[in-house]
Amino acid sequence: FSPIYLAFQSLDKPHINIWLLQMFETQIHHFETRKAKKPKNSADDLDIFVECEVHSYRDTWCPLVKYQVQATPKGLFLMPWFPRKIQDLDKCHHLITTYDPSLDHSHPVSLRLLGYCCFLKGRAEKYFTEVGHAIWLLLFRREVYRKLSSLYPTHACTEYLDAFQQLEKYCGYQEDNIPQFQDVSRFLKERTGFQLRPVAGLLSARDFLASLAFRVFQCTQYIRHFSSPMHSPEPDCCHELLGHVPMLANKEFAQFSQDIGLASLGSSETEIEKLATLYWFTVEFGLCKQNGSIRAYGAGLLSSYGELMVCVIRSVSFPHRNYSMKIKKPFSLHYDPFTSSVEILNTP
Ligand code: HBI
Ligand code: NLE
Ligand code: FE
Repeated sequence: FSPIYLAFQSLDKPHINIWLLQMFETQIHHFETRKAKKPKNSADDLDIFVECEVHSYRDTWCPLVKYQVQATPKGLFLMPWFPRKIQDLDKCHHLITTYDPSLDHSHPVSLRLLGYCCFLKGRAEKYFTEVGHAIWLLLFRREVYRKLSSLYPTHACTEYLDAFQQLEKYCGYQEDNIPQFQDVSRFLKERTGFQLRPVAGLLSARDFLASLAFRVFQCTQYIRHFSSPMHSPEPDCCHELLGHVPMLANKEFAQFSQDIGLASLGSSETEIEKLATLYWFTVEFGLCKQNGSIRAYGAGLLSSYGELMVCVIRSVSFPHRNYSMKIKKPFSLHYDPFTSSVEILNTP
């Protein structure tokens, strides 16, 4: 068993409680208290540092997740680290390698080198050449945008259609144009407070969902391979722009997305998996019934001509917002929209 390093945390009453030891059959190797550098509440706030060996855990133990100690009136509680403010999302960058597109020989790799890094603000080089632009335009315009937008009137839900119309009007969603992420992000911010953020590939479900808690949507920057415009197994910018963005411009849907995100913060691996499944069958592949016909609201359907054409033969109902509320955690959260941060409300 490898030692788990617990994070520093300021605590009012520095005692290790039996609860912690019961939850983990722990062997403590090192226990140290230090006077906190910046006392928060009182002059004698302490930082606690514990190094211990973990032998068992009630929930699935995930070695990639950092855990932290949280003080509650019942004692110390160990929970997965999660971002408290929007700036903390810089630390939510675990790319998953279970699906590596370069190893999937059944499918051509997306065009990463023709990436469209228009809003990385100096964090990546801009290698968008004229050739790159031409390929993008051809692909986006002819193969993706034109085909999909012909299906939307009959296959997309009304919320999508409303937003799509607005995007055409204000955001450069046109056949001969590549919408700019920065413009789209500004548009969303005005409508629902959502903003876009660039990401290099598939994130872990925990990190991806965490960003939704702050109304941040992580967007890939590359485009699908031109030999397979009708379907991509991984998210690409066509999927983000045509699948997710229009739905995120809807207030109710934006709230639903944020609710899933907030529910994921500090949740166990098992709960994260359930939330990711909920997300998958609603936000990604959801269908609903409107005026007697089945319409798509899932981004994975709305960005794939191949899927959208055939998906209406299946039917599911609109998402359960209440599910997120049922997750049991020993604390609750309050989201402050003015500062984009979450506050932990302790247990009774
Ligand atoms: N990462 N970049 C990125 N984009 C996604 O759409 C995405 C992800 N990670 C996980 C994920 N989607 C979902 O399938 C759920 O696991 C949340
Ligand atoms: N299959 C979708 C598409 O082709 O756009 C992408 C799904 C990403 C989860
Ligand atoms: Fe997606």
